[in-house]
Amino acid sequence: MSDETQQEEKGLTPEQVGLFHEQGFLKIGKLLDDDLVEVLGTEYDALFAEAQHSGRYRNLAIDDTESVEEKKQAPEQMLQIMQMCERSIPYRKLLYHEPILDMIESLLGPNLQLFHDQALYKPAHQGGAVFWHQDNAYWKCTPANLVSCWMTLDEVDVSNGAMHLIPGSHRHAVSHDRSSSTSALLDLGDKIDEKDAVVIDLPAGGALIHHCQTLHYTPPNTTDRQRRAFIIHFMTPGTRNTHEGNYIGVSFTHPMLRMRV
Ligand SMILES: O=C(O)CCC(=O)C(=O)O
Repeated sequence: MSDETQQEEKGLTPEQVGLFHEQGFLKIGKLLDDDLVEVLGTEYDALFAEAQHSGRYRNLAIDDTESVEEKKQAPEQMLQIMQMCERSIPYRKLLYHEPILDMIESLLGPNLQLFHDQALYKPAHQGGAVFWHQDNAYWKCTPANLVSCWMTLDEVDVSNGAMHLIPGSHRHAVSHDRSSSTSALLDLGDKIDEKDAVVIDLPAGGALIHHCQTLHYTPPNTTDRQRRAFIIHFMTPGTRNTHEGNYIGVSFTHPMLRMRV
C-alpha cells in the first residue's frame, strides 16, 4: 500500500466531514479498544473516589455553592471533574491519541489546541440530567468553531443518559437562561422541540463528535447501570475567550496537541 493511500485512510472520510457540517455532529461508534477502556475506567473510578473524598468535583444537579456533604447527599448526581488531564497520566495521554486527533484534524485542520477536557459521570439510579444547551453559550469563544469528542466508558442508550442532539442547530447561536433548579447549568427547556432530536446509542469505548453550537441534552440515569463519559474540547490556536477578551494562550492547561506549522 502506498503512503498516499495510507494517508487517505486516516481521519474522517469526505462523506463523514459533509455529514458533520450538515448535522453539527457525527456518530463515530466504537473508537477505543477494550484494553484502553479498562485502563481509563479504572482511573476514572479512582479519580471520582478521590474527588468525592476531597471535594474537588462539582455536582451539576445542585447549586454551585453547596458544601461537599450537600453535593454527596443530593438526590440527583450529575458529577463533573474538569481537566482530568491535570490529575491523570492516562487521561493526559488520551489527549494525544492519534485516531482522535486524525478525526479532529479532518474538521479543524492540522493545528489543534486543547480548550479543556472533562469527565461527566451519571451514577446508577440517581444520575442527573444535563439540560438542553449549546456549549458555546457557556464558553463564549470566538471563532465559534470548537469541536468536542464525547467518549463513553460504558454502554450508553436512552435509558442511562445517551446524548440527544438537534441536527442543524449548530448554524445559529441561541440565547440561554440559567436553570431554575441548579445555578450550575443553563437550560433551554421548552424552547426545544424534542421530536427533532436524534438519540445516539454507543458501546463502551464509543465516540461522538459535535460542534460547539449544536443543541444537546442528556437525560437522567435511573437504571442500575452507571454512565461514565469523558469529553475533549478542541480549538484552533488563536481562539479568543470573549468573557475575558483574551486569546487563549498555549499552556499546561491549554497545550498544543498537534502542530504542523
Ligand atoms: O455527558 C453529558 O451528560 C453531557 C455532555 C455535554 O454536555 C457535552 O458533551 O458538551
